[in-house]
Amino acid sequence: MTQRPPDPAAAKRQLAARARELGFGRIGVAPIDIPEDEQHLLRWLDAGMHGEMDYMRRHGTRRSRPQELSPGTVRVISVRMDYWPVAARDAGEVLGDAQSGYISRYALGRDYHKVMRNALARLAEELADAIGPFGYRVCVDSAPVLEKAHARNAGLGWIGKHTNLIAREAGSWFFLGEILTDLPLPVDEPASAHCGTCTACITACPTAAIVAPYQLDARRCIAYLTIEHHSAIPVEFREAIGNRIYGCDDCQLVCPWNKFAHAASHPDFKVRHGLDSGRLTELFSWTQSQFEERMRGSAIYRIGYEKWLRNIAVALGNAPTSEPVIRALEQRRESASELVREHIEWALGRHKTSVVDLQSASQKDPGQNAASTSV
Ligand code: B12
Ligand code: SF4
Ligand code: SF4
Repeated sequence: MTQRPPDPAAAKRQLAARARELGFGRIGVAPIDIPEDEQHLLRWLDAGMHGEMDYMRRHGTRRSRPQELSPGTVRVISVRMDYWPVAARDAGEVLGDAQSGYISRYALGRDYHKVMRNALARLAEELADAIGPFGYRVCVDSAPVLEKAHARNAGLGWIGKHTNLIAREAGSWFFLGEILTDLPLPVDEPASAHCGTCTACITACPTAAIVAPYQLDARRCIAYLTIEHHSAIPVEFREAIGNRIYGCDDCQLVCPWNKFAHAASHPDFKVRHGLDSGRLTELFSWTQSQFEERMRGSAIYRIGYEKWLRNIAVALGNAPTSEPVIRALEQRRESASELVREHIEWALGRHKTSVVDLQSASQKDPGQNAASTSV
């Protein structure tokens, strides 16, 4: 039988103190009910906005009812961990350099799932050592849980119009994790919302994926298209993807609350393998074993080599026309899978158009473009 703590408030204080030492920026406790969020989730699924993320539909309301996922759950302990890689090459600079690949800030270091899971498991185990055994389940995007809704109710922040959780004192560059528990800990006040009349994220989104405030059509989102979408990237979005080869941060980069963001303190979130400034032609030349060796331990490993090449082929199609870009694409053409080859053909087609444009322009005015035509 589960032994109850003599003083839930004391158990919560102990959790909060230890959470800070383990690298969490903040911790809060929420009750389990989120009926409004469940309605939003069901509407979103009915509209098909989850795209190819079949697991979202499969889990259905299990995602909004933690007690069904882990019987006996009465509280959700939510935590956040900051990941902003302060030493990385400036995001705006990389986005403005079409020869480099932009990798989302959250994926420049090691995979956060393992880092956070280990720290959360330790937090729960230590509490059990102190107060006796209790029922719990640790989650970091590893189980069907509406993480942002619980975090908001635990006082960690509000869901912004771009649909990420934002904290007044920490912006939005953080991951979320939870401990679902049967401990009746005292709950926190939900956080209030502070987007006000701002719409910067909606305007900045390159693919108009934020179809209304608080509503994201994942099928249009570059994070989805480059990470979760397994088949061909729809042609209508390829140009707008620009040089984003894994994930997208634009809606968070423009958010005014991110001036309060904290730098990552965990050493695992430091940039690895120069991923903050990789040249597209160089990244595209990696062999499968180089990809696997370099990306092991990174969230990028999960998309696999084929999607990695698919994404870079799109970015190469958006890069300025040059001999090295065309050569990189042509060199892969024959050996590529059907999926990747189709993206390579699309990319080469774009460069052919620009070569023709440049040639016809220079025929009209031979002096013009002389310096920029390198093909
Ligand atoms: C599926 C998923 C995605 C999908 C869909 C995103 C989404 N908004 O749902 C895709 C692949 C696009 C994605 C992208 C990203 N993701 Co993601 N993702 C998830 C995942 C696994 C589930 C999210 C979910 O449940 N969606 C369901 C829909 C219905 O929820 P929602 O769109 O957020 O809608 C909520 C509200 O907006 C509101 N709502 C919905 N409709 C309406 C309508 C009205 C009128 C109103 C008022 C409210 C409202 O209710 C909903 C429920 O609370 C979570 C982990 C988890 N288990 O929670 C991580 C998670 C949300 N992702 C995360 C991250 C970091 C990202 C990226 C930043 C990664 C990147 N840089 O590329 C981007 C951000 C894109 C964006 N603008 O959201 C973090 C977010 C951390 C934070 N600070 O919030 C999470 C929590 C993972 C983690 N453990 O840290 N992600
Ligand atoms: S992650 Fe990029 S594509 Fe997705 S909503 Fe934000 S800005 Fe738009
Ligand atoms: S950019 Fe503006 S509207 Fe969008 S989430 Fe941030 S504060 Fe809210």
